[in-house]
Amino acid sequence: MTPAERRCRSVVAALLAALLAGPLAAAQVVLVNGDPAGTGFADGRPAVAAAGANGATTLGGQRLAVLQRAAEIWAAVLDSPVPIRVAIRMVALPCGAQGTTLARAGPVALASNFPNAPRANTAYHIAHANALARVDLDSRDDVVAEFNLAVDSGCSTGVSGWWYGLDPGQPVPADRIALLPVALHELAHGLGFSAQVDLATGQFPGSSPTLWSHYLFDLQRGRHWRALSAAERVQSARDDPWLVWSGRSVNQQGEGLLLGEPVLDLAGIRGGPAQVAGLALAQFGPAWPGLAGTARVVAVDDGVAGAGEPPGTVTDGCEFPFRNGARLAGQVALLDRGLCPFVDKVRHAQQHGAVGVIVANQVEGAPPTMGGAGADITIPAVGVTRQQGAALRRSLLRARLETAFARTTTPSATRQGCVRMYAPSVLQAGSSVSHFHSEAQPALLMAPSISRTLFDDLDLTLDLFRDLGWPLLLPAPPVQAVDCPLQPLP
Ligand SMILES: [Ca+2]
Repeated sequence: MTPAERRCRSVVAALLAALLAGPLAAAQVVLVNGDPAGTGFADGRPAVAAAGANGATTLGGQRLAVLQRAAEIWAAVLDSPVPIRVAIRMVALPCGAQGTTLARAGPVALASNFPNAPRANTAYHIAHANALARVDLDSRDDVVAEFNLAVDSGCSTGVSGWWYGLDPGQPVPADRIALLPVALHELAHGLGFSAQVDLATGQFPGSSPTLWSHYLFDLQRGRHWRALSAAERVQSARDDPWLVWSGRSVNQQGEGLLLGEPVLDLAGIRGGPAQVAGLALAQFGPAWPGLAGTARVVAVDDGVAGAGEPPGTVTDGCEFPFRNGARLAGQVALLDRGLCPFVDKVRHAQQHGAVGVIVANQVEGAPPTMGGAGADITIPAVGVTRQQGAALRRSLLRARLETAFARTTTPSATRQGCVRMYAPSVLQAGSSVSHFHSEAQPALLMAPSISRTLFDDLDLTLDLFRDLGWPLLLPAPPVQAVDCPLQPLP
């Protein structure tokens, strides 16, 4: 053995000793595949080619490998001496024009008044209760999770199937939905991230109020859910924007993470608009705001109109190089939607040295939703309405227009300093109350719908688990002053 090898071995031995001696035990998350041979997680057909870093040879094997990765990510942060058993299967769930349910999950049971229970007469998700009791309180599985099999038959417009890739560095194809973040999301629901309240009646499932009701707070009513009557809970579930989380970890981390509504701050126009709001952020490129400082806005002229079907314009940025590309270095490019993918337009501007892109809709309606994947895109891009685009162009004719991609100071996903929960005025069964708010920016793992920017990060989910008192292997961040004045109920 060479000295280098000996050093390696002694390092490994030391690490093992440290792990064995430590009081903390990484949880074991055991998948229980409930699919019969030939379907879902047991589908023996050949694997999908080119799913990054997923080396399984069958389709079922690839699906299972993604769930296994999600289980490992959770196992690495949870501290439980009791193996967590997760029953998984793939079934046909709603899909199509009426809305698509990608997956659903929950705890198999709740438990209260178990050994070491921090709160009396309070119902905990069974995996959480097992971790606190340090024994298996229920011999059944702990979590059940179902994933939509129909997604792989192209049931949803523009989606050809799940993405079974495991490599965070490989872009998810635009027509695929990554299974890994969906699996992480569903496991969270089953482990502790759900209200467990019947939102039609406001009733708890058993005689004990759930742990969630100690943390969910209605600012308008000034009380936690545990202190509301069942009838009040039914109303409160629709109380947007007043439903918030009262746990300290979520609110402390949320202050550093959540961003305000994106706006373009404008300067240089006498009597013109000072701000353009209601922007749509591109789903590729850097995290918002991405552009520091100000830059001049330059309207793109790509020199080619009339090509393609429908015919393009000299303002669509589809042809490269641009006729006025030399003017774009260090500036923000203004161009129009249409004819070619958003990623191509932004890439062309980036190649000319632009530091940001504004894409104006060419038809009436909301700003364009700029989907697509481009790992090479390093500049931010925002979509504006047709009217906003026209106003910017008029301003450019009159004056030298400067802009900064900025954000307002108060994130829309907070209220009175507290992180908001999802409580739309029309109840969304299965979504309301048990998710962070959909307006959170950046998009969160536990938002009601999955976002393309998510892959393998647990973001605020982990802080919510810390608030709930889930034993975690990660040290808590240093305590700081928080804006949210609330405390959970003891
Ligand atoms: Ca063109």
